[in-house]
Amino acid sequence: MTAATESSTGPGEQAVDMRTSLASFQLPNPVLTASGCAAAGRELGQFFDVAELGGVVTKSIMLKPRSGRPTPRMAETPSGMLNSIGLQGPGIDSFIANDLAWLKQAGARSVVSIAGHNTEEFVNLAKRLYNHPIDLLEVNISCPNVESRGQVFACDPTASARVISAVRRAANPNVPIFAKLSPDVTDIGLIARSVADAGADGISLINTLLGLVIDLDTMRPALGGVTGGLSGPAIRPVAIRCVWQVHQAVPHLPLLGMGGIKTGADALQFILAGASAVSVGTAIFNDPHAPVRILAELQAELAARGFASVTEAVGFAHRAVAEQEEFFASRKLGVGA
Ligand code: RRO
Repeated sequence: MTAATESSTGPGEQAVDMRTSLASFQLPNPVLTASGCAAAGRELGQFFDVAELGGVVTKSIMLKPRSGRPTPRMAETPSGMLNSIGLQGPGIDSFIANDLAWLKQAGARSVVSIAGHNTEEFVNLAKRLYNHPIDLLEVNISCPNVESRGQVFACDPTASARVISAVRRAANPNVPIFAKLSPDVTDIGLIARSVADAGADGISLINTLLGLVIDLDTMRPALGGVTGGLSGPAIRPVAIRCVWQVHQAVPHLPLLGMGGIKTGADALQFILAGASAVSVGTAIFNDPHAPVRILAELQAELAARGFASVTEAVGFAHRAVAEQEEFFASRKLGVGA
């Protein structure tokens, strides 16, 4: 049995149906990698079969090859890390020929993250991918490691909407597009409504938070790029708060939640807050098996609480206590089960 189908239930517990969906993308289970933390999945393939995951989310790709920001590009932080990679990558042509081809032969579901300096670049990327076998397009409008904050489209509702509506028009209509949002805004619900109105089929959240570490030996910023994106367990409560607020703002849109997920219990918090699936990122650097372990743990956490399927748990924390009690009472009586 694969991790996607095996039952990790205890005595007296029901098996849990782990299937979920992100708009028209049907997944066998709700655990994916997070963009930037597993390249295009090939390295993880040394540790486990990447087809066991709900999907592999690839490192944001740009039109041209790009060497990224100056080194050092990573710094440790309490319960997290700061990165300043700066969109290093091979460019879309090499990505399609090598990375996408590898994911396809591996039988993995592929979520391709794209990034551009302007709307036109995003559109060209969507067009280049039009005829290729991808399951979802994640539109990264929130990379913190760019030359100017004006390029963080996700900090402005109008700029976000402009990119998303243009990508929605250019991309293959059979492929859902998700806008990836930044937590570094005053009202994330406002940005979510803006991208929803512009045609996003769903939302990925959150990208990293902008941070800075000073190296006390040099008494200079620790990262070559000065600022960087903060990830890891330190940001998890911020991420869950954002998922909660965006679920309230656009309850009709599916959410892919991420930010500091280290265990199945962490993943369950995101699902209860409103995420239909989750991405595991920074945890992979410490434990490459983290996504498959978290999937098994999540299944056990759901079973222990009496859920028959992961979809029943999506947004469950938003329900009133009486409604939650009624759900489980009817389950015991076999009503609606
Ligand atoms: O490449 C990066 O430096 C980077 C990206 Br594209 C992103 O979206 N988030 C991040 O923390 N780093």
